[in-house]
Amino acid sequence: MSIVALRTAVLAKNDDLAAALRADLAAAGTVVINLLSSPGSGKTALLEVLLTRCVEAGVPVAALTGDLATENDAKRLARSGAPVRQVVTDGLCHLEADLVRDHLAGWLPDGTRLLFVENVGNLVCPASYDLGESLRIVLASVTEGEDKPEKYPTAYRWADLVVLTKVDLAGACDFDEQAFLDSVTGVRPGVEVIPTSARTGQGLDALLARVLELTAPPAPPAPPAPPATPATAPDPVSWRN
Ligand SMILES: Nc1nc2c(ncn2[C@@H]2O[C@H](COP(=O)(O)OP(=O)(O)OP(=O)(O)O)[C@@H](O)[C@H]2O)c(=O)[nH]1
Ligand SMILES: [Mg+2]
Repeated sequence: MSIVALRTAVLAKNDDLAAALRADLAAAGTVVINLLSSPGSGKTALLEVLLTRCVEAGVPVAALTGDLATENDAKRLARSGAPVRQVVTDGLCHLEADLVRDHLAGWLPDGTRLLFVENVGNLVCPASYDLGESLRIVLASVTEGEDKPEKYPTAYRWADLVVLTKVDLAGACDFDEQAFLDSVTGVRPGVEVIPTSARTGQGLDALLARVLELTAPPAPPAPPAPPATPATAPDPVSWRN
């Protein structure tokens, strides 16, 4: 089998597993949000705030976080009070659907509404792997420069939402936000971009509100309309009396 055929088969198998996982989780009322970015863009810092706010608001939330090594991110995220589990990939540069499924088995608390998955920091490999998510968020920090969407189009092409992070540092980096927005639009026209800072709190309320909106369970079907009652003509005798 050629390398291309092997890669296609691996991705197809992952897609099948991801679709099954998404269906199982949906049946249990859980929605997965996959966070992708280059190393150090601020995924964990952002998630620390989002998990804390969800816990405070009573939204049942949990998180899986992937890294090649260490449990550092899980320790940071666990301070929110949400259930958190580290996935140590032992050198694998991305998460795959079977890794997510295996780490959820017997661990994910019943009734979890939102499951955040922090992917391994990498803008290349994670982009090709569906993890059973319903929402894919791509993060970019102002310190990375404006042109990353064009340079890593696969990651941005499938983004449901783009989060610009560390905007408190924009001035120090001479970051040109319009150039970044143009770069995003060139790859993923129409996708929403939310500027944030985990340091100052800017944009975090807006981001959480949008995430909750985009992952809201579908409204129950409207009850059937009652049968139309035939219009009754007034009794010619009674109304006269
Ligand atoms: N000034 C500033 N620093 C930030 C912000 N968000 C994160 N940082 C810092 O950026 C560094 C990396 O942040 P992390 O949250 O660890 O980034 P990450 O994307 O989770 O990194 P990996 O998991 O290793 O890929 C840390 O030193 C954070 O304190 C922010 O909004 N503003
Ligand atoms: Mg992290």
